[in-house]
Amino acid sequence: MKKIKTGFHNLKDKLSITLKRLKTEHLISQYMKNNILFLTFVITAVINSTILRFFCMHMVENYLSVKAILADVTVAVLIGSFGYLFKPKNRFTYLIVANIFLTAICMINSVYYTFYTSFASVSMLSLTQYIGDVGDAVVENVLQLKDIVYIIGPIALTIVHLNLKKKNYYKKIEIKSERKKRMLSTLSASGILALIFLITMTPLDVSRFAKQWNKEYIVMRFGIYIYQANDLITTIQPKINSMFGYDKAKKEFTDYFADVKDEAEKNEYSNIFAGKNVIVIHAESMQTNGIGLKFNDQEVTPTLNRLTKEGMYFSNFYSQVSVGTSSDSELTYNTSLMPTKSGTAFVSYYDRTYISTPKLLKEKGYYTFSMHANNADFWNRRIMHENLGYDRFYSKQDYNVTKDNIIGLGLSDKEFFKQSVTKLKKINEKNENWYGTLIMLSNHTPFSDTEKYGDFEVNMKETITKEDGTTEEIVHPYMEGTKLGNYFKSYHYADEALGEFIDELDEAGLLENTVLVLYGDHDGRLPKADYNRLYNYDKENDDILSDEDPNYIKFDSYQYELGRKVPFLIWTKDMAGTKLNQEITNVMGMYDVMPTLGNMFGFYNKYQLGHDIFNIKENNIVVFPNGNWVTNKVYYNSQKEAYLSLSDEAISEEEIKKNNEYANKLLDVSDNIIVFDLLNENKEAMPEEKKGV
Ligand code: GP9
Ligand code: MN
Repeated sequence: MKKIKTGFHNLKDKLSITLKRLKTEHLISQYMKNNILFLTFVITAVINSTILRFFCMHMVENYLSVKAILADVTVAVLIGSFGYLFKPKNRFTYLIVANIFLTAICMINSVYYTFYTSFASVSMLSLTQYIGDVGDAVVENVLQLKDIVYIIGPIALTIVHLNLKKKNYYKKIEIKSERKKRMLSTLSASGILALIFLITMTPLDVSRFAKQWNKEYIVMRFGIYIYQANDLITTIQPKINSMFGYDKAKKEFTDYFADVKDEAEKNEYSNIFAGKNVIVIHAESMQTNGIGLKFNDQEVTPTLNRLTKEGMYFSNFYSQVSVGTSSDSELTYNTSLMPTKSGTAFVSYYDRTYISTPKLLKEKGYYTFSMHANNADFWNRRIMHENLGYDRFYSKQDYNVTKDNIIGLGLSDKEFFKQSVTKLKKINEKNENWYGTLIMLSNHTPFSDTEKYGDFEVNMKETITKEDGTTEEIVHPYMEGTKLGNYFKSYHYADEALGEFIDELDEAGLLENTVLVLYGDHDGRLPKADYNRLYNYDKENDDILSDEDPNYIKFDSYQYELGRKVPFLIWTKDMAGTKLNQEITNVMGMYDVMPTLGNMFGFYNKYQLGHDIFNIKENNIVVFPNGNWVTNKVYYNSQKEAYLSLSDEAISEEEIKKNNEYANKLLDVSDNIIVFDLLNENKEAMPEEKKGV
């Protein structure tokens, strides 16, 4: 009896499972039947976006990226949901318009990518020259099947619609009152999908999304539709920012510069380099802490060590970057302005007027150029370098980049420099005076291409003498396997590339009338814990010393922040032993470079925010974009409202208050200059309502 009962129960369970499955299957097939047009819309939108990724980013994990597909589905469901507000017979019109719009996004980006190996931006549409370029590109490109394949989307949707119409489908599928309900449930579904997508986002995704410049990454993770929407918002935001407050901004600007002492005064370095050619090295992620550092008696940076000894070395120099990292340091180096408070100047304010070093040297007859073997659209350099006054930007397309000569993000520094020397020779033959910025790339986070950096060990070797008199070498792992350790390997490689470059320049006779200027663009963004290991290594236990150990060196957040210092140096072949061969220890920021070099080369920018270090000397203050600042005496952290004393001198509250006010004013004025385009002389002539950019 019991057996029969259990058997009956099992049968009942199985039956109910089958019934449930059948019910679900029925529901799904019912849903599909009732939503054929909507589903076709979603599927075609996702397929088009996937095809685009397939053509542009050939790796399977890029074009079949689950995250991107999820993002595309979310967007398509969201847009498609509003279709339910329309009567079934009109729904097709809505969906086909939306579909054509999404298809156009894919097509434009497909064409654009072929030409610029990057994705399109709405902001560029305001540049007439760009429109011309793309117009030509479209015409030349029109025969490429890969750019028109996307029309399968609208075609498929139309075919499905005509078929459904023929079958009288629209009359059958729903009654009026259901429309709103269906729209809301589809909208909720897109909300749930969006939530799942948000949960899967990593901090790197968030940061890259906010910065917007690494377009390939955004398209790979967020799909083309979200990329384009984000791009639209970043384009509009600066316009909104600059719509209100022009008069106040202009007044603050005028008052600020009325108070600032005209610094075009002479000192012993005035015009010392007038008429010399210039090579500026933008040294990716080079930090001061590598200079002089050794592992097992091997120098991390032999080239920099030599240059700092022979040249003029500014050993307390700080980069002043915000989220725009490399591009921010280029901005501040070239214009003596600070990065913007929101967005980045290079991406959001590329159309403002800037007074820059290349522009001022051009007025002196220099040919100006920049070289960077990466995609020209990275950080919007294609546009911004022209705006900053470079006559020519040599980018990836001007270099021979093969899969064998790549390190990290792109062409290896050694190969970049080698190929650049050939270009420099030609430039030198054609031009009396020239000024060029060379942007390095290999020493870039995450420093993981270790097998390509060459042999440089960051372990700790120790030779011990045993009781019997024989010796043995013990190897402690020390920094091997840490991110900081890998950074030093990468730094060593970049330094070696720099050394080879200088030798090649010398061989080509290009150093005779040339000043070499080098700045580290920002720190390597390395973990604090790794620095603790570097400075407090306990080799006996392969661990970190306890803070009670007499050899323990304190490395807290202050040391970390101050340790983000980068090298700045000026070097010529014949400088060693002259009055220029010296170390400058006064604190100096990236914004002080333009005024300092200006004095040496004989140009002057009235609207510079920094100072000639040889005028301001020990009274200098370096302001950071987050409101922190540092002087020779004190480092102030504005978030913590706390400071670290750097000298024996007492620090008064008054002094802190005064410097805080100065820092805030400077940041406001700098931001206003960029946002309200205050250096644009034509602005004054504009009617009041048009002054907002
Ligand atoms: C990109 C390179 C790196 O071309 O300059 O930029 P970053 O990530 O350092 O800002
Ligand atoms: Mn950088």
